[in-house]
Amino acid sequence: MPTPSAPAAHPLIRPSQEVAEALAAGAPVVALESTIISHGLPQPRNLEVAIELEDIVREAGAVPATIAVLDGVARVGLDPAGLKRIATEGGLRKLGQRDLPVAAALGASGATTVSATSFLAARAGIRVFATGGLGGVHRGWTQDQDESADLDTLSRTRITVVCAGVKSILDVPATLQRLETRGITVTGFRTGEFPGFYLHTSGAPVDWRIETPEEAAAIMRAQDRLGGAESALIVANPVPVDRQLDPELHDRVLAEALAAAEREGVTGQAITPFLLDFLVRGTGGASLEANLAAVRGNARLAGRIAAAWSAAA
Ligand code: PSU
Ligand code: MN
Repeated sequence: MPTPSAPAAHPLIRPSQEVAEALAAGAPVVALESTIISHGLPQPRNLEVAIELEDIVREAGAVPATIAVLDGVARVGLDPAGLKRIATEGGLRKLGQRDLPVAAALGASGATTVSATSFLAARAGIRVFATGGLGGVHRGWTQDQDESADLDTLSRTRITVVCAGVKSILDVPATLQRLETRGITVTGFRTGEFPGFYLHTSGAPVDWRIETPEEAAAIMRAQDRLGGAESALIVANPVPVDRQLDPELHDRVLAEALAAAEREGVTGQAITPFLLDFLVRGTGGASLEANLAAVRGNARLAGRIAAAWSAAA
């Protein structure tokens, strides 16, 4: 159920006034992450997108809460100046959940990934979160053991994440396997196939298909009634076929991107931004358009799920 009263003032997690009031009233709120803005999209388009995503959430009937850490304080709901900092500040860090205590203690600023955003949203009392594509198991895992912290956080955080599946730069079947093992509930929104981020489908089946935001809200209610481990619900929402990246172009440029990352020795936190950026340039901007179409659709659906969740309370 939505939080009945505003969370007590917290020295390290600060909701904006609008977000605090919405949460106190049980009104719909949607969390948005900031790493996609700072590290996932090129300037200057990224600032336009940050603003546009907030507008889409509002049109869908919910209050947007873009989350980032500014000068050591986790801000839940940014003002225009905060959004601008995330989009334009040079050298901004990419913060996963494990980085939050350090950023807080040292007064650092950074954009939050799915793991840090989920953690902070749940702490603030927000239940629904929209992003592009989740992190997951990277190709070459057997050598590097690079698995995004997104999966670990989602296995122990009660949040609903609307996404276009997991990023196609990853080992998608291995990531789906990890989602199953970690007990993270996965549904396809009006699809029986797991989406492929830039692509409408990854080709992998998804066990549960849902048709409406109300069904998502009913699953969330059942999660709470069943109790037990506080795991997430993933609502996988594919980019429309007519907005997806051409699959042949995708496969060709992704192969080039992976080879370039290998050649240049890119690893760790840098690999995801490197590959996304390579794809934007290697597809002449077409991957950016597909990514944006996916994120817009996710923001809209998240707003509708948050509204259904509040209405059912
Ligand atoms: N979705 C996008 N673009 C992005 C991301 C998601 O459309 O850039 C970001 C999210 O913040 C996600 C991160 O948590 O990529 C994954 O990074 P890593 O693989 O280093 O865990
Ligand atoms: Mn990683």
